[in-house]
Amino acid sequence: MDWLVAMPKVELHAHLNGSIRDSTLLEFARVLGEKGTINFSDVEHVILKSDRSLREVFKLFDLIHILTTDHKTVTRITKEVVEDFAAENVVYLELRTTPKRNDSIGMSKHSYMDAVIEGLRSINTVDVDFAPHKLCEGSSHMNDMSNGTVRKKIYVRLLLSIDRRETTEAAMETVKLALEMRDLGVVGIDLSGNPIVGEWSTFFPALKFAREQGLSITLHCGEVPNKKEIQAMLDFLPGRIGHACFFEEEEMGKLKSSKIPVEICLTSNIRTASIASIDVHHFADLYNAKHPIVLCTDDAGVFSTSLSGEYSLASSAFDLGKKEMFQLARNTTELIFADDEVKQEVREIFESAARKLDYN
Ligand code: 6MZ
Repeated sequence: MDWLVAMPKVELHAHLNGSIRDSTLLEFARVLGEKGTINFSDVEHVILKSDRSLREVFKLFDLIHILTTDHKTVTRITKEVVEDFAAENVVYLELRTTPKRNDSIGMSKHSYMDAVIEGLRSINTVDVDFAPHKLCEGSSHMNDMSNGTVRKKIYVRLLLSIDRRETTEAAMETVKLALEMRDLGVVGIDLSGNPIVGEWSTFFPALKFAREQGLSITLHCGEVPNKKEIQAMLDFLPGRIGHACFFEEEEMGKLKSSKIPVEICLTSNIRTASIASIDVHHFADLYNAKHPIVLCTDDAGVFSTSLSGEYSLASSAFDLGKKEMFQLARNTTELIFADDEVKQEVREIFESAARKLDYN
């Protein structure tokens, strides 16, 4: 496990509000409990419960959103989540979040995202490269400091999520916001939310527009059985998909021939019972077929996991050694949505690590 923590890693499927530390959530809940807005002991029980069905997970998100949706809190959780990923040597993070509007506290989707950016700016324990124009500032992963110490560096790019509860207009608003915020490191759009809610046709116009405008797209696909929607999503040819749990043979064949990369979230799939057990997880099939895949946390807070933990689970469940795990992490560089310059820098981080480990 120490070795997997030390290894450079790329995280491409992490939801901001799903990645909050339990201790931070409990702190927020205590404050709202004292104000009488919620009943603290009920909420504490829900936060600390470890096994949840997919339905319960979405109930928990509604609760988390009550606890977190004000600007100051959004800034704080962004800072903490990025710090946590950097602490386990994630060198490139694509963090996704759903821009939220809350008129009662003067929050617009835009001001929500400003609070996220403020969180990235406020990090001082590691160097955070979150906007394209910052590229030239330091090209090496560990920046030398004048006193001889080195500082970690993490690249962070953002994906704006469309929640499946939203209308076409609301989805379009999110896409327009993403376009406006490209200079602040927004590289794409994600479609997520409760998979039994909403219709593909509602989101299609906004996703099509996003892609025409040059944004990358990733879709939560096949989290529940829905053959028609899975087929339509694969036909759309997104840049990546997340999960791919309920794929029948026909869709698996289509996925493999289209070579659409898959974001694999092992713990999330097992905890929500989307996959019966780890030994029947489609990771093995896709890995053996040399299909592009990337291990991800999904919701490190909600599922009490970490990216190193996901690598450790894959290593033991599928009997993969250090060299295979390193290669798996290294290959994910090709799947990131940031521009070629960032991609090249991340490639170099892995090359340098490979030289040290004699894996070239
Ligand atoms: C689908 C998920 C998800 O956006 O408020 N989300 N959507 N499947 C999942 N698998 C379990 N996990 C998280 O982060 C929380 C939101 O991300 C989506 C849901 O829409 C959830 O409300 P943000 O930062």
